[in-house]
Amino acid sequence: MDSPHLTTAAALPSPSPSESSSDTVTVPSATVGAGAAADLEGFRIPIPGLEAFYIPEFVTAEEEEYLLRKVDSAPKAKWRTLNGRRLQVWGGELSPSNALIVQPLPPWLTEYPDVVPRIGRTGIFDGTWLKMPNHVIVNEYLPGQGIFAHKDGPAYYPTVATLTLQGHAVMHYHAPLSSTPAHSLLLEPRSLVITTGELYTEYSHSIDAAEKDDFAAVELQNLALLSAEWRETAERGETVERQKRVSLTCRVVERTRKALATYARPKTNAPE
Ligand SMILES: O=C(O)CCC(=O)C(=O)O
Repeated sequence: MDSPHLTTAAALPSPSPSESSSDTVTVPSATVGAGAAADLEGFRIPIPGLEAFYIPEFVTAEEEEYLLRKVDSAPKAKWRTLNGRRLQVWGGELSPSNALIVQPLPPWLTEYPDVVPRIGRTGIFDGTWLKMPNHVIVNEYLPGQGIFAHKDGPAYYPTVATLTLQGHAVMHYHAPLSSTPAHSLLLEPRSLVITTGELYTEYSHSIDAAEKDDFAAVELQNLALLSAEWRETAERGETVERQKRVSLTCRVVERTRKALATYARPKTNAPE
C-alpha cells in the first residue's frame, strides 16, 4: 500500500501533563518509524510487564466535531446493532477464514482528519506490511451502555488503537479467567489509547454499562497522562455522568483480499 498521507506532519501532544496544551511535539514525516516510536515512549502507561500507551488530545476539537458529523451522516444501512449499541464497520468485512475483503477507508479517516496515517506515524503498526490501520469499527455508546469483557481475536495484528470522541469511558482490562478488572484506564474525549502484546492477546477488556463513573471507586493506571482537567476530576474522586461516546477502534488485518468486482450481466434478449 502506498502512503500518500505521510507527507503531513503529525502533532503528538506533550507527554508531560504539567505543560500547556499548546506545547506540542511535532513528528514530521521524516521521523515516521523509529523516531515516532521513540516519541511514543513519553505516553507509555506504567503497567509493569504490559504495553499500553495513552495520548490525550490526539485529535483537535474541530477534527472531533468533523468526525462526529461524518459518523452521524453515514448512510442508515451502514449502522448495525449489537447488544443494544450501534456500530459501523469501515475498511471491509472479514471472510469466514479471517481475511479482510478490502473496501477503501473513507477520506474522513485518511485525509481530513488524517486519523489513520496519524496513527501509523506513531510507529505502532510498523511490524505490519500496511504500517497503518486498514480496519475501523465505530461504536456508539449511549449513557448506560457498555461492552462485555472480550478479546479482539486472532484476525487482527495484536495491537489496537482506539480513539474516543465526545464522551469519556473507563476501560477495564481483565487477566485471563478473571472477571475483576486488573487495570483500568480513563479514556477522555479526543484521546487515543494503544494496547499491544499480552494486554491484547491475553487480557480481555470491558466497559461497564453505567450511567455514571465514580472515580473514587477506581484506580486509574493512566492518571499521570490525563489532561489536567480530567486528572483533577479523577483525583478529587468525583462522579461523572456519561455522555454519548463514539469510539473508533483501529486495527490491522494483514490477510487481505480484493473485493470481487460486481459482475454486470450483459443485456441480451435471451430468455432468463
Ligand atoms: O469502544 C471501545 O473503546 C472498545 C470497542 C471494542 O472493544 C471493540 O470494538 O471490540
